[in-house]
Amino acid sequence: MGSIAVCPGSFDPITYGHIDILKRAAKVFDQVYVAVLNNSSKKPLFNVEERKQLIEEVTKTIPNVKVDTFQGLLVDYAESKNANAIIRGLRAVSDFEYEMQLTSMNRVLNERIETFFIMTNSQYSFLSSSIVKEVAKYNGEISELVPPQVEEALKLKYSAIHL
Ligand code: COD
Repeated sequence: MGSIAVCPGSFDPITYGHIDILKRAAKVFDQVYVAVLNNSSKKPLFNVEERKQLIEEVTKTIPNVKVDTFQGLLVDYAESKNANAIIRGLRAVSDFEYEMQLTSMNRVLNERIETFFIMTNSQYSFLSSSIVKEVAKYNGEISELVPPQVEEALKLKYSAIHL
């Protein structure tokens, strides 16, 4: 059996920062599942199917990456895929506290699955989905931050909202 990793997140929407982490993870693990959280209590800009579809489009050139959605606990999802690892990206020190909390909780819930951190390319260390949405909302330039398909989807979303 090969090594299986889960890269979980909201991905609302996927950015070049996420893609950087997915590419790095795909070099190390045999199979990478991008697990998109379907959380009914949060109000995302893109629904879970839209987020999944965008990720599929922009990762189709990476053969060992599969995109999926999940509900409930991440460790239960990872267990259902027989994953050995959870992968998270680290941008800056500010990410550390939240990530430590998440990792510690996941370890209490499931001791078998290890969490690994991949540091992003410094070029993307300021990048987040929220920043991208903020800039897109006011018609700012986002072509360096997200792939063209995501840029298009954001434009469509905000033009519909502004109507
Ligand atoms: N560069 C590198 N990495 C990045 C960048 C960037 N510019 N931007 C984001 N990332 C990384 C993040 O660090 C993260 O690793 C990943 O990409 C996804 O990012 P987000 O922001 O979409 O993901 P989050 O933080 O919203 O994901 C939270 C989870 C879905 C993992 C979490 O809420 C969860 O597991 N929920 C299920 C319930 C559960 O099991 N909770 C934990 C136990 S209480």
